[in-house]
Amino acid sequence: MDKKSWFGKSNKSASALLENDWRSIKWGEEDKIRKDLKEMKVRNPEVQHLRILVHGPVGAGKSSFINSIDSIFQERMTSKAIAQTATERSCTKIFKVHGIRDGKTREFLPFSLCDIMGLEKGPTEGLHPDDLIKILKGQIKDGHKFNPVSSCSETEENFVSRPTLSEEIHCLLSVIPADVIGLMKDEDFTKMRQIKDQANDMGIPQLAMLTKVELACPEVLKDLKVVYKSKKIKEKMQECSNSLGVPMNCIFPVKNYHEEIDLNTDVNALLLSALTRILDFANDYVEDKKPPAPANRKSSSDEQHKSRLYPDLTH
Ligand SMILES: Nc1nc2c(ncn2[C@@H]2O[C@H](COP(=O)(O)OP(=O)(O)O)[C@@H](O)[C@H]2O)c(=O)[nH]1
Ligand SMILES: [Mg+2]
Repeated sequence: MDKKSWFGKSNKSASALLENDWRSIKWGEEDKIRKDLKEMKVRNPEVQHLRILVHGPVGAGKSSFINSIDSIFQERMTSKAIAQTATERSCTKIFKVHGIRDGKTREFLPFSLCDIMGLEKGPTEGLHPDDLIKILKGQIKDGHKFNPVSSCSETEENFVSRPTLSEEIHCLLSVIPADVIGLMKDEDFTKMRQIKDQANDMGIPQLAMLTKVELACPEVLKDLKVVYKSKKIKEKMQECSNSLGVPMNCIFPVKNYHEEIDLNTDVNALLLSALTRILDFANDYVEDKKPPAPANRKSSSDEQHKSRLYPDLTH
């Protein structure tokens, strides 16, 4: 082998990658993680399904994420939420709560993923900001069709005046595409930060997901397993953290299914690892909402531990 070109190639690829993974992923343990999530118990008897609200700009990969998770649990490719082609505008104009079924037993798993239309520009397009707050509070019924100019009023059939904890959102997931994050405008992030701040005021945990990682780094395109070695992806995550105001440990890079017809074990592992963390946060949130009873009361050391880990999520 030509020594020079060998070194040249090696150095080039080495410079794009860190020597070690800076976060560990259980690449080979997909079946176990899937089983653990299927058997997960919601730690508050008032709540049957943890509700995750997936939001972000049009084309970020929200519907594809929901489809990817559904496909993993169905163990075949599905298309539950409508994913868009590159030329379409947002076609998701309703609030939709997607329950996820176990592919074998057909029973619903203890979590649902909620999709809404994208945050488009202009006053007559997209979602009214008040509607988002109502969604977080659980005041909008599944299937509600949004009116972009006026928020869902208390007199409407789809307005829930006294939502239960089960109907509220238990975790807000902001979705950002890694390939174009650098091209996103300040106003896009401002809109997203406003929703995040609203969730923060309500005590709802907020996480972020960086999609399309394989389009942002050629090394990751070749091998998804180097995602936590890729300097480029770490940079994009840092950018996401700064622009959205979400700490690095609350950001998850993923690749969604978008053109494949077969499932892939590495794609599944990365998505399942992110989902596990998302559901952990949501479960912590509903557990903290349990009515106070001596047996349920959290010890102060528990609280201190949590505030050290997630300083901006605890109040
Ligand atoms: N390469 C790649 N394409 C993706 C990924 N996620 C979504 N897409 C594509 O991006 C486009 C928009 O995705 P969609 O899920 O409809 O975005 P939404 O508007 O946020 O719901 C579609 O063409 C998807 O196939 C990903 O992780 N990698
Ligand atoms: Mg969509």
